[in-house]
Amino acid sequence: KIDNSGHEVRRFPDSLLFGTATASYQVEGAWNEDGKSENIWDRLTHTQPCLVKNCDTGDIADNSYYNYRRDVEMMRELGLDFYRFSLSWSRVLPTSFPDQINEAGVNYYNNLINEMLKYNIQPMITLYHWDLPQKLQELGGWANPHIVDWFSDYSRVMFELFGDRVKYWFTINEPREVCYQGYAGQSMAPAYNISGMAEYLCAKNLLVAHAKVYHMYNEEYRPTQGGLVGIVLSASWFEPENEGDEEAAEELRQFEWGSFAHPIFSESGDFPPVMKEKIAAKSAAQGFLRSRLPEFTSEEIDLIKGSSDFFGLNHYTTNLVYRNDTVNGMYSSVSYYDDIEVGFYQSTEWPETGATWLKMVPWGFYKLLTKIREDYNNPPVFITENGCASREGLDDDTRVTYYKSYLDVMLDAIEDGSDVRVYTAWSLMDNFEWLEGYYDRFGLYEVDYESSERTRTPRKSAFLYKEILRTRTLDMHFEPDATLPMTI
Ligand code: PNW
Repeated sequence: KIDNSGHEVRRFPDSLLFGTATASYQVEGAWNEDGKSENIWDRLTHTQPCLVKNCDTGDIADNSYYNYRRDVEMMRELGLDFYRFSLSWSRVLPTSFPDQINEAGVNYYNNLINEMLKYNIQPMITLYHWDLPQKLQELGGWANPHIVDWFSDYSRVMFELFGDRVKYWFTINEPREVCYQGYAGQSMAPAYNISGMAEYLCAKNLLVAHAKVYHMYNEEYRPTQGGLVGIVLSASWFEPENEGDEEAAEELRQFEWGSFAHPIFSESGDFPPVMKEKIAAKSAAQGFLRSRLPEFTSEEIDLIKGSSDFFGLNHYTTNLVYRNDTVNGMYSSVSYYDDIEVGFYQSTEWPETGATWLKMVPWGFYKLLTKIREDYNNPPVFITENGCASREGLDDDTRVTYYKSYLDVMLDAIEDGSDVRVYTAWSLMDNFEWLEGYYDRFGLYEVDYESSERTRTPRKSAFLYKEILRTRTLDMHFEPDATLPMTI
């Protein structure tokens, strides 16, 4: 399609929904107010403060617990169809269990939801975005199979409290980060370092917990509430470094996201065959009497298979992969990366953004969407996060280029037949970026952490996103202007 000025302008499908996302610990603050109890990120930032850049904490963050009206105002400025946010388990259930419901916490979420609905902005809720109640962590967290019941009970209360108005539910955000970073390394709470073991226990329990909640909603709540429920997986694209590295790249894909996608979206279910084979063989050679990857029962395989109404996808970047069977020595001999036997890195030729791990590689997004369509029988795809960091203040040209180029290839994939229904920009505003603290900035709106109001100001990318949502088209030549007044 050519517009008046002769530019190519591409139209998005009419039914595609656009929104932005945040997560409770990253924006809410009020960490110990109104009856909220401690979660694992409170514990990590308070007891190992300088694990986080500048020893930052989420104690106040964007103070969204008090600023929710301004947050909804920004959603209206952008013209969002929906807003994806997460619930803080320890804010609504301070004992972790349903014996006590914290009314103040429930009020906060009711206020936010009702304020959004007033302006026809759909709430999309993530039940778990990484802030486990500390008490449950002390009982082993996701490594304890009883978490299946704990998570089901918590989810049931949330469906009861908010399900009359909320029609989109995500069970768990990014199992890969929860398990492989939280239980097999130091980069996410609880920062256990029990690699080759704890992350696989976590993966199994998390998948069963997710599936139980899916079926609970499907059987008990969907008939009256009529919403959708699914999981959110993170997936980078993994490209072979050289022609001979396709097998290594595919193995890394199967470990990194296949481990959660295959059990749910493949026809056969269960962990990916290559993952089972590699870990079993390694375990035997290392002298274990059984595979370090726990097995599912056949009932569990059936329970998990098909347990998502859509493929929730968080995508940011791409890596090059090569075979490396000498990882022994680099990592302790029993470890996740030793099990996979690959190395990966980002090309120095790819454009940088404001985060060291995040280079701009739009063709990787296209290849990923293509593979999901081909491997899992073209499921409905909800892009639940996409975006980049920048260090450019309000003139975030890097982010403007990133969104344009990633949306452009998303349209290519849609034209090829990918069933993309939802697109979500990460993030509405700058927020607590986990171990990077407030250093890495992902927001369409800049947040001033020096001001007690945590003043939010639209960047160029906010004006771009607003224009895309207003016109439902992508014009690669549109140049947003951050000096204009932002209006609703
Ligand atoms: C997401 N990767 O994690 C999280 O869901 C957000 O909370 C976070 O703020 C955001 O990314 C930005 O970092 C990621 O594999 C998970 O490249 C995986 C990847 C990147 C980010």
